Amino acid sequence: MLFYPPYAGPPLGAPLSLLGLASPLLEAGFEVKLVDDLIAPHYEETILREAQDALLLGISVLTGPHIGAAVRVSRAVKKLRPNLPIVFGGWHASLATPQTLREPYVDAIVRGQGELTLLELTQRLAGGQDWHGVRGLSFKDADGRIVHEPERPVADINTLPAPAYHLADPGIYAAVSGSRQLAYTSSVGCPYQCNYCTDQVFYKRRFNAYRVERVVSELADLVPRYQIEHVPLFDSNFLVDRKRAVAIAKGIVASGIRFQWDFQTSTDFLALMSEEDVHLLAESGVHHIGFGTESASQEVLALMNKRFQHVDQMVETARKTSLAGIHVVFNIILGYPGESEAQREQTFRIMSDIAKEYSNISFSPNIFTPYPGIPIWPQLKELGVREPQSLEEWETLALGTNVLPWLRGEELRRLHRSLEYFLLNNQIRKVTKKIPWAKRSVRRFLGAPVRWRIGKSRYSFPWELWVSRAVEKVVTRRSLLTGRPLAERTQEVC
Ligand code: B12
Ligand code: SF4
Repeated sequence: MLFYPPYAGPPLGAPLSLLGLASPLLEAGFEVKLVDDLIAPHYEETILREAQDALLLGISVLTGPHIGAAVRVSRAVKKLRPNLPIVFGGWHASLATPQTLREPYVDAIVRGQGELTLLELTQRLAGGQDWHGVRGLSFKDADGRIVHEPERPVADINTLPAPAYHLADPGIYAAVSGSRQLAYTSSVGCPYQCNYCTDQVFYKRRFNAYRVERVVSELADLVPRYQIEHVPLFDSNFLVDRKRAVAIAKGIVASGIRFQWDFQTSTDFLALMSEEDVHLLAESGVHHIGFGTESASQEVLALMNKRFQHVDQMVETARKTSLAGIHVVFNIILGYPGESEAQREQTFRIMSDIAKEYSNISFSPNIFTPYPGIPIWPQLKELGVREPQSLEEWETLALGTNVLPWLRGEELRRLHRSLEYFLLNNQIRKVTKKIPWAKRSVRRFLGAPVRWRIGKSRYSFPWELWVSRAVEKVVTRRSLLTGRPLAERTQEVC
């Protein structure tokens, strides 16, 4: 039995992690029961019922709200069937393994890519063998001692079976999320090493991608079979191999199958593409792209180990996607260690200038949130950031939770204020006929003073905020995966 706990975020269709893990198990003859909170609100009852005769309970755990239900369910299952092995996997469990395994209800952790490790573990369990020697596994042995087996090399994803899409009915997911979506991963891994990101820890900087033919033929099969309207790609950085990306787009066009798809990538790669190739992406159905732009200060980008990215590439990305009619979200990290207020204001100014020119750009600004295993932790500790000391302490660390000792008091208040202006500016520049007349007029009226304030970094007596609050709700965060709005109030961002 595999469980995907409730999370904070947009409904994205069936959890790909569990579908991927299920495939090799099914091929080996095991029965797999998936429990996803999104479509099974009474998940606890279901799990306790199914636990009666399960061989193993596997739980996927990301940092943040996922943890709460994972802990609750594990405790309840341990009470009912103390000998049922509970195995945690996924990013949080893999990046904070010793701390997670300390919990009495966790018997084992599958670190990193999970398909082959879980299969081997399940086979050992079914055969009554012990777990010593299963690569990629950390576990408690018969005497309760903790054993960390060596890492399992990341498998070429072309050698893994396709996720077991048939286990998840897209119709049921559509009822919850509002559209028939199918999450898909065409690659894992990113060659970069941004020092707030753990992709390098998980996938060792290797771009590990399906061949073009596999992507095209799987999508051409799955989309009509499940009447899919929308495919969010979960790749870390889809455009690492631009030739492959263009060939996939061509293949989709040639297949004649129509659907929308989105992906995330970095601006350096998109900026290098020709206008024709970006058009081709749009023609094949790409309607949104998420970018981790993070800052428009070259010094801050250097602090993030993001020297590969430059402001002119952001502008070029905005220009080419705008020409192609693709909607784009630029993510912004605020309060990164070493970022000065002047650099932050520079980011707001430059980003606002780009957005003024290209109306297809939206932003998703967040206070820097340090997740487990990110390479910059030693420096953060020196700066006084306290690392959560238990699995449950990590639960409260949702995106944007401000744990930064250097971002407090007056400076934090100023950040909130300038951020509100930045977001308001981003919203009021979108004056379309679809917006009611009164709102449109207010937006026109506020445009010039708001732009002036951002240009001069002057934010006292914020009358424009008071006026705008009276007439509209400002979108503060957007999903990088789909571009859709997330939290509704600025306070939820910071
Ligand atoms: C999609 C996604 C989400 C979706 C997933 C929903 C869905 N229906 O699928 C949602 C919206 C939940 C989400 C939320 C967040 N996410 Co997210 N997300 C991703 C993304 C883009 C893809 C994940 C994915 O499905 N990959 C494909 C599958 C096949 O891979 P996988 O999930 O890693 O699963 C494999 C292994 O991890 C392992 N495994 C996973 N679960 C289990 C369970 C068991 C039992 C076993 C044995 C193995 C195992 O085996 C799987 C197959 O190899 C990744 C980035 C990436 N490129 O992977 C970020 C990523 C996982 N997310 C990240 C972050 C930071 C978040 C948030 C904390 C941020 C936020 N916005 O608040 C939240 C946390 C939400 C919460 N706790 O409530 C970080 C990791 C953070 C962390 N330490 O957990 C990542 C790596 C992005 C990054 N580069 O920083 N996310
Ligand atoms: S480009 Fe994105 S995925 Fe790659 S290391 Fe940087 S933040 Fe992580």
